[in-house]
Amino acid sequence: MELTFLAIKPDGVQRGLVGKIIQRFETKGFTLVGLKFMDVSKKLAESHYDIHRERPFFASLVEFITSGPVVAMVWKGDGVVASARKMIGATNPLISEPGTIRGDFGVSIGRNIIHGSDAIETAQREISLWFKDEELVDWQPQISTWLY
Ligand code: 3AN
Repeated sequence: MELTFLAIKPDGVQRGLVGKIIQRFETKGFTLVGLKFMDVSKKLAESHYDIHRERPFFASLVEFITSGPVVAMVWKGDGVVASARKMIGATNPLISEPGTIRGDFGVSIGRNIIHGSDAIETAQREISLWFKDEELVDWQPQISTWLY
């Protein structure tokens, strides 16, 4: 089944939003398969944001994501990549819809609380960058017949 990579950024952690954010994906009905609380090395940050290497904000992006601990997660479910992006909201929290994570909790494009993979292929790349195979848990919630 489809997987996506999500990371609660240092601002989300510092502001105590970890529980609220995880709860949104749990209550939506997606399944958690990987979770770790970690500091991000410069090397990992640069690989993760490789696509933005030439952008003027690349250095500040790397500096920010390495500035404090993050919560790295893998979630599973039909259509989870696109749905999680919708739940996260637009990149700029000032224009993200209310009801989305960024729309409800953020005001700054540089500090937009959470990252979510933008496509299935990106998710596969990001999951293998952030997680070892043995850190992913293959399980089925017993109540899944009632959720899907
Ligand atoms: P998203 O996180 O919504 O997929 P991307 O992939 O376009 O957005 O950008 C990656 C990250 O780069 C964003 N989460 C945001 O923190 C940062 N970013 C994007 N555009 C800007 C910008 N114009 N100025 C500063 N930071 C930006």
